[in-house]
Amino acid sequence: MRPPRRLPLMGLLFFSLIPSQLCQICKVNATDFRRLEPLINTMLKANYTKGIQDANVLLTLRLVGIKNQSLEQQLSQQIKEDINSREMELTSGQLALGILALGACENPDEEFIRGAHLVSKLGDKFQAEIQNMETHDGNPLTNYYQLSLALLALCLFNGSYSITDVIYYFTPENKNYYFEDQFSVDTGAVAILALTCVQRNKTQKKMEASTEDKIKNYAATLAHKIQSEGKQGLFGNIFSTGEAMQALFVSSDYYKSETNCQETLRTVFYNISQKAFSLPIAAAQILPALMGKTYLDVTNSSCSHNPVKFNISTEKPGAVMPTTAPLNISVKYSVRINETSHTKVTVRKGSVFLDVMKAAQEKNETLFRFTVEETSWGPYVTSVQGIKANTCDRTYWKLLSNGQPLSQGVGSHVVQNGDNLEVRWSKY
Ligand code: CBY
Repeated sequence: MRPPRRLPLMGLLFFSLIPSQLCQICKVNATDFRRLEPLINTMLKANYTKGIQDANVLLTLRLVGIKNQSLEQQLSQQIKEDINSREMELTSGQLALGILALGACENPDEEFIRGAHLVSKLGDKFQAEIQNMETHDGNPLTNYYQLSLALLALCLFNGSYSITDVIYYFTPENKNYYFEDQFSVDTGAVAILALTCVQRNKTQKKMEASTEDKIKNYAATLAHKIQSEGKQGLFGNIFSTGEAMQALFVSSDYYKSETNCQETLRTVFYNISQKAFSLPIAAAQILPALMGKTYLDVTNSSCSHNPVKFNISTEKPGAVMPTTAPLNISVKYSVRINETSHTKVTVRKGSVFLDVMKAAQEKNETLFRFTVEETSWGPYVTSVQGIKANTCDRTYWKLLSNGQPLSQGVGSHVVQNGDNLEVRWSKY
């Protein structure tokens, strides 16, 4: 007698439905990996010279399982040298990212972390942040994005932190989650990852049930705030979406819905095709989520299994020759403190905000002189007219174009003819 044919088919259908219904992670299917190639190319082809500021890239290469031994070695070497020579100056977030990158996915750099006592040094930096808040009106030395990275690394690598401090300082009402009344999705996302790690560590920390509930509630409230900043599948903006996705994977049901997942992926793919992720750090911050990973997986034993195979073109992209002579464009530029100083400058088509600032400075050194500092996201404007941004009183130079705050820094934002550009002395 022939076995009934319908049963196995029904069974197959049933089992093929289950994973998608239970799945809370929203990741790219292998058939769509080619859409991620620009991200990987950006990371593999960049010139790395920034030491610990490139830690995010090493972290992602290891977490996602992109095998490139020479790059991995180069980055790991540069990060270790930077830590050795500048350990005292490193901020809490920089050291945290260094530890996450060096310690990711069981590799020989773990010995360096142990030998240099990096985790206990991070504990000191975390403590210094808290002390600064106590003496400076609740303002940390850096910011809550870095404090969250520090807590995350301390939690994952068995460092010490006080649960009482976590409960007190990480409450979702804390002002440090906000810049100028705007919830910082990047910050909230990393805080959720850190809080989730702390909560999962409950046995080791002998945590009371009421404390665990509080931490769960913090994470849920922050996840809710992230979702309120959602638009067309993005959270905050395109640059915060990767980390927001990681946070939603571990703290909400949002991606149980296949529709939500598809919406995010569609918008992200579109932005990849528009070259939004041309900075290695931008690529590094979005890729883990797209591969279904979170920073909590860094210490999983399965972390480095299943390295992914991508089709990477080995050619460097050839320089695009302009077909016509480069055109000049003209833009307005102003510096606003209490009063506004205006000027009009001419720059080459395709220039970035920084080129405009340089052109204005050449015209009038007194009004338009400025300084920048290199960061992993490119140059950050630290002073204009000699007036310096200061973390302790939450001041900074804000960038605007046509009255709207920019979502990119001075080194990346390309200006257009007729733009009205502004740097404004502001408080966050
Ligand atoms: N990293 C950090 O400490 C930075 C944390 C971060 C939340 C970061 C965004 C998020 C991330 N994913 O890395 C952050 N920015 C912070 C904390 C800040 C504040 C820095 C001061 C401090 N206390 O540490 C501050 C002043 C509020 C700030 N960012 C200002 C700006 C503007 C910089 C202008 C200038 N003076 O040069 C600017 C350009 C916004 C504006 N319109 O003025 C800005 N930030 C932007 C656009 C960004 C995004 C960069 C995106 C890009 N493609 O260039 C950002 C990713 C980031 C870097 N800031 Co802040 C946020 C986003 O748009 N999603 C840890 C360390 C170890 O590396």
